[in-house]
Amino acid sequence: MKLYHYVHCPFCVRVRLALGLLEIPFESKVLSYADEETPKQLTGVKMLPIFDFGQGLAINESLDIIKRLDEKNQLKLELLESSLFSELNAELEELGKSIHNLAMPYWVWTPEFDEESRSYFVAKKSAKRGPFHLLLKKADAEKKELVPKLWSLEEKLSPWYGGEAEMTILDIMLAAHLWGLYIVPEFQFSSELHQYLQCVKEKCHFVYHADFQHPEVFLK
Ligand SMILES: N[C@@H](CCC(=O)N[C@@H](CS)C(=O)NCC(=O)O)C(=O)O
Repeated sequence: MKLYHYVHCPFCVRVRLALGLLEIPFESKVLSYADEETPKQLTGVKMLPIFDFGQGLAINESLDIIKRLDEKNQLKLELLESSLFSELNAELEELGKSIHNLAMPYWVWTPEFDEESRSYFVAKKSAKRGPFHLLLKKADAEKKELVPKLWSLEEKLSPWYGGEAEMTILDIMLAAHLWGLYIVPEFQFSSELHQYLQCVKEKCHFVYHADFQHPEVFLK
């Protein structure tokens, strides 16, 4: 079983968190953002994550992948049909914009990118969001907008999203998006949110840059 992913991608992080929580062993393949051919060959579209279950079954869409992986429903998947899910999805769409605007200029300097994939990413994203130097210039304003949204989000964590007693699929979705902010040097999580994320990390045995931890790979 093999996961094709981008390290920075929150939808890919969802699947990595779920795999970790469920303790499912898998082969990890970080694709270059400039590689259009591999995802298209596997599923017909350039979109990750893709999970290859073997025997010719490779699928995309993070939540569809997780639904197949979580055979014992440890993540309370029925919540995906609830109003909590719709609420969270709307919140993530809002938060996602700010998180991406803040994090993208830094993501491109992490080890998953080389020159080719960095140029590809910057060209694609700046066509939609404007040049990265302007994103950096607007970072303070972006943070001002984001922080109150994070406060109201925090109120919903008691202890898990929506008042759930155990970690659920909704926490996987939320934590995967928030994680991107750790890369932004001028941003600091409240201690509550930091602890929440660290708790998810621990339960999911999650190491963000696991694929690059060996120095011989890092220094390549
Ligand atoms: N709905 C999809 C969204 C996945 C998605 O948007 N992936 C982005 C990376 S964050 C992607 O592969 N983009 C390819 C591109 O823009 O070239 C899911 O939940 O898996």
